[in-house]
Amino acid sequence: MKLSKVEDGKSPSHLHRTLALEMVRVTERAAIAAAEWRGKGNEKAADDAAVAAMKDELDRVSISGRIVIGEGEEFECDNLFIGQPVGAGQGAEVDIAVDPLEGVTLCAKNQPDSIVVLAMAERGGLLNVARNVYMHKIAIGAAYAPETVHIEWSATENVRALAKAKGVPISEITAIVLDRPRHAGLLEELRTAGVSVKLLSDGDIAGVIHAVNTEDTGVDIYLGSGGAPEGVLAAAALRCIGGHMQGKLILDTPDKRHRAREMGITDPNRIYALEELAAGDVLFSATGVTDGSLVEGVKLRRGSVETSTVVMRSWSQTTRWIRARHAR
Ligand code: VTB
Ligand code: MG
Ligand code: MG
Repeated sequence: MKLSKVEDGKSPSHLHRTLALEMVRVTERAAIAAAEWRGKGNEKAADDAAVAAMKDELDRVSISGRIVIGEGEEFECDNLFIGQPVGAGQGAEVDIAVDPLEGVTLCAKNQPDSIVVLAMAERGGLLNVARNVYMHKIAIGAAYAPETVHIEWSATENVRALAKAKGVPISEITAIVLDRPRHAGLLEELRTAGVSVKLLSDGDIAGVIHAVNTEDTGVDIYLGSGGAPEGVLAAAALRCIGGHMQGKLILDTPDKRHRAREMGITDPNRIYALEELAAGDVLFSATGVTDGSLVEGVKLRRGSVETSTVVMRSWSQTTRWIRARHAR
């Protein structure tokens, strides 16, 4: 069998492939740190532990990195704030988006699906969004034409079009949606259409990924709104594994619109295609904190700690699942 893409050293600009393994180290470290706080009911302590470990490990990597999606603004957090330089320097100039503990509540309650997430791109590759901004998102698998669904259509129109493209009745379509009061109308519409809905309590990065991995998950479409940072991180993953996604920022206050303008967003109503959320060569790494549907959680063993990570690279379209045993 021939591989479609093999590193030849001659192809145009892309992130160096060794960075993929470096990012695995970063998300592993943060996951191990957060795992100590599983089930302790202390979201802040869990988040802080993940942030500190992630920053520390990032600073060991030979990159000139810059956080473009982080924990918040410089004045509101000590580490991994938007604009913070990271890395040991003397390396590629890269942009980094992080969610050091996606699903903090899940971690604090020791429930499934809390993960550490990081994406990296060449300078300017990731849409810059503030931590407090939400995004309307829609995602479907690569088996469909991208124009099968549209973020501006109603949920009914989208699931109808999807069912037609798939050649099944609407009752055989499964949508994944964050379980939030703001989605009451959407849920009602999906129920009326007869769609099976998988409700997520948290964690819509994994939710979007599940929507494109239909064969493994049985999920056909992601619908609804969630964090904008999580939207860009999910887009980075989709650039590596395939699938279609559109995003639209919810800039519903003058403050958010102002901050977005500062970050280069001139049209607040723009609909972003996948390649506009995450452009060029991107890497994505996620390590499980609690056991989950994407990766397993951190396992504490006598004398060692085991981590499970999924790491992806868009240039080569490679996905690796890395189980690592660390001494402790
Ligand atoms: C999502 C999800 C997160 O927040 O983006 C969601 O991925 C956004 O909605 O895990 P809410 O602010 O209403 O929760 C989380 O659930 C928590 O950060
Ligand atoms: Mg977070
Ligand atoms: Mg999050």
